[in-house]
Amino acid sequence: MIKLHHLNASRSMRILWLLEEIGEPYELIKYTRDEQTHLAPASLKAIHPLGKSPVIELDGQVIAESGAMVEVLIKRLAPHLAPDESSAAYIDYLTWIHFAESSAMLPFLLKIFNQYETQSGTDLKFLNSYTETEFNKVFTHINNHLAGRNFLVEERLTGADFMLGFVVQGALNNLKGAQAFPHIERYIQNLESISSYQRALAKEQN
Ligand SMILES: N[C@@H](CCC(=O)N[C@@H](CS)C(=O)NCC(=O)O)C(=O)O
Repeated sequence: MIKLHHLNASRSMRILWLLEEIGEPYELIKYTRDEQTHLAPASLKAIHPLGKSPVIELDGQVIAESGAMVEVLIKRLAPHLAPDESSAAYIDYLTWIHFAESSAMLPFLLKIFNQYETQSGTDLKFLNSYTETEFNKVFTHINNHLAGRNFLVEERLTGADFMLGFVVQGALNNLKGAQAFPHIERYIQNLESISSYQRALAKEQN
């Protein structure tokens, strides 16, 4: 059976939601962040040397990196959650999957960390204007893509939504000013209304 090593308030939500959508049996093993450092407990290092989450065990193999998990789980268990591999949409699908953890994640995290620092009185000079420029560039791109769309690719739920949904939802919930992206806001509301997402949220919270 698939095992998901799940850290609260983390990218592991992508995989918890995907497993709920797939509907195959899986075991959920929960870990809680340290309140002070916000890091994962050391016990996660026994599963994978980085000690980060998500991690899954699939057919005896340990997999880290949420993007790899999304791709392999969909390929093996839920091919309907990806476009046909010979289509142009498949390239868009892969692009958004990788965009989520690279182009979108960096400005999101920088903005979160900058927000913590400025709240505690640090005067950020270069970093603040760099972050604002990058964040607005990337999130405007996402917002423009989502105008008139409910999903990233083929106007249906695909692996790309599990990957990017986590980033844009984190930004809207945690960052000042991120609400200036109305199409992203509507997109998130739509994702949050999906029953598999709601089941995953209930499991994360219990
Ligand atoms: N690129 C990895 C990132 C994994 C990652 O950084 N996970 C964070 C949670 S979102 C984590 O485990 N942080 C706790 C720690 O590093 O101790 C992925 O997409 O799975």
